[in-house]
Amino acid sequence: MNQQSTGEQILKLFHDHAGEYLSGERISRDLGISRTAVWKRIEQMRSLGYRIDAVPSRGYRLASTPDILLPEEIRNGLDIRRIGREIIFFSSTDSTNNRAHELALKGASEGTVVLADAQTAGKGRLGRRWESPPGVNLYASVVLRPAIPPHHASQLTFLSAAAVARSVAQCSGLPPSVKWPNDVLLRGRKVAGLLNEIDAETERIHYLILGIGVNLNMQPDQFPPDLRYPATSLAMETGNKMERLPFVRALLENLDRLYELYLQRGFAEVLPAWQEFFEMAGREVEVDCQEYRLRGRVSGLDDNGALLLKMGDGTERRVLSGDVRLLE
Ligand code: BT5
Repeated sequence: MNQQSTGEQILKLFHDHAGEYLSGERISRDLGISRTAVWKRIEQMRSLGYRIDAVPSRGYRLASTPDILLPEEIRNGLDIRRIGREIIFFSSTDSTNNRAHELALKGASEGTVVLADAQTAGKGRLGRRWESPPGVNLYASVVLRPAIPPHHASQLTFLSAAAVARSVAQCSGLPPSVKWPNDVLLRGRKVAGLLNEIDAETERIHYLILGIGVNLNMQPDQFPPDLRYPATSLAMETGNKMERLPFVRALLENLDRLYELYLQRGFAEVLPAWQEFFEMAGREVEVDCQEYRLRGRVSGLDDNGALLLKMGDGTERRVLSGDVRLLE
């Protein structure tokens, strides 16, 4: 932790003096550490992929930054009020949602973001697995503490799906769609999944974790063979590598904007941001609700985001959760 913060401090110095050489003496003075310690940190940063030029009479200069998700890189100039005030990065962890739970229980403030380069036990919904190889994707969990009752928690799923869809559109230039309630698709294939978890009592939420997985640079051979639904990545769809840093910055800013809107004006203002990407209205679908299946035509959403289905007999059913499959 300490090491990372010294590394972060050096990075901040480089950012504050972009393109300039900084002498080892200057860095050691500013950070209050020895010249040897500076040299060791510079070597560590190089091993992470930073290119740092060293000229004996002038010092060190940051020449290029690798595509890794270090908090200092993400926070540099980030335009947010809450989401991303605190960012914690793991090169590998079982699940960022698990880390976020632990931090929330210890009192982590609202807007704390946990990121990982890789997950060894990434979680999908209902005990499913989320494939999370290193170096290619985004795995993030955000701690929120909204003063809402537990039955409103699903509203935040729509909020995070809208934020992900906006970020995908901005960064790929392609038009994403959302699948009710929590997937983001590109050309009909799943590019992102959301897993929101809450800690609550009957009347109120203690905290909520928004878990977000986005396939940025994953390649076809990295997907599990038994996918429930066709999947893709931004790189597979655009044909170009997607830098992770600009994507995560766009995502945090979009989440932050929508969350401010939610807190100030309520869910009714946020739902339209999600509906912009919703292409299932009027389509014939099958919904797998675990114990039973429903087949009907999507007639819309209610104020809380429940799916409204027009059944064959003309009645309307309200579905709170389930897996939707398009039939036409
Ligand atoms: C989801 O579940 O879509 C929720 C995924 C949430 C992942 C994030 S990553 C950060 C945070 N930390 C976590 O531990 N989780 C969250 P579900 O709708 O149940 O979809 C899971 C199914 O998608 C699996 O059973 C596979 O069939 C398929 N799948 C697995 N990995 C995938 C991937 N990387 N991309 C697309 N589909 C995948």
